[in-house]
Amino acid sequence: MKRMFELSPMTASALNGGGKVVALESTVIAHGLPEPANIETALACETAVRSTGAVPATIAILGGRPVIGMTEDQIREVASNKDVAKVNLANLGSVVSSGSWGATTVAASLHIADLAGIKVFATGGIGGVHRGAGQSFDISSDLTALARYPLITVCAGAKAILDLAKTLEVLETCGVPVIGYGTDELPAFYSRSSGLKLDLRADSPSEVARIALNHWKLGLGTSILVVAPVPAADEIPADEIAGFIEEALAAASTMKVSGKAVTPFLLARIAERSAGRSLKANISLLKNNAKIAGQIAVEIASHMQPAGDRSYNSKDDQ
Ligand code: PSU
Ligand code: MN
Repeated sequence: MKRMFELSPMTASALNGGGKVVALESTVIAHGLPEPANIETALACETAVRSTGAVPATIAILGGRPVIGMTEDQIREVASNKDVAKVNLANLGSVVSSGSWGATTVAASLHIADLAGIKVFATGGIGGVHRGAGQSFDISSDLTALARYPLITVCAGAKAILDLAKTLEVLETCGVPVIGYGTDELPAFYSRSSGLKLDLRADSPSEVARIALNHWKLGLGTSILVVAPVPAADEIPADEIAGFIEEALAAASTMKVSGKAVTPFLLARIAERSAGRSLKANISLLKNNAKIAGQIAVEIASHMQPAGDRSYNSKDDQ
């Protein structure tokens, strides 16, 4: 059967050479950030990954074909084309069938990255349990994907528009370890602190790698979620951002925004009301996460067998 995805030559050679690859998503480019910040940030995240010695592989669906490792021109196209679907696990097959364009969420990016054997992925904030989920049942398929695919996912926590405590509960139910990166609490995306304590903490890429490798060697097949706080200079303290979030949630409810449109609507509204401060924090944390993911990918690759067999434990076990 013909392979269902396309690997860029750089990604393919990095995977064959031991796997120093960081997968990056594209929904944040097409639906999460305004132009031209989206293009600049996507390219800056790739640069941040390269600065660590790892290879960035941004993922999207181009004319029905999942591509891992987009060119700069392809990134520009996804960033500026208004006709790009937001792709999660439920519509990936249909977007491929119709030959259309799609930006991949955390969920779809994890799935496609796993098809290629990539072990590390970076994003801004994962999707999770929406506030009021008791009524709406709106829970992101990002959580399903984290429960299903064995990658290290680096993020700044779940997006602050969500119910963070419930999101943490579901992650635990799914068996996804949540590791504070240099912190003892769950970061809240725009803010460094949420008040929610974490059981697990790591202060270096090698500590993350050790936990991940043991997790997978034990046969546990989920993602490892590494949560890194937004850099201090760009954070918006929780009590300052809370008002903007409440206002955006109220507007979404009045305007009856639902389904996949909820997250992009809220992010855009908060950026507008905070006079761009939330945008600055979002860009800063995306670059920070990409860099940490690169450092972790370099560490993980040092434990893997080059070429062919990319099983995580083969080198250590010989
Ligand atoms: N993080 C950001 N901006 C975003 C997203 C994450 O900083 O736009 C995207 C991610 O692609 C994530 C998606 O997977 O939002 C979640 O959407 P939903 O809640 O509809 O599942
Ligand atoms: Mn949703």
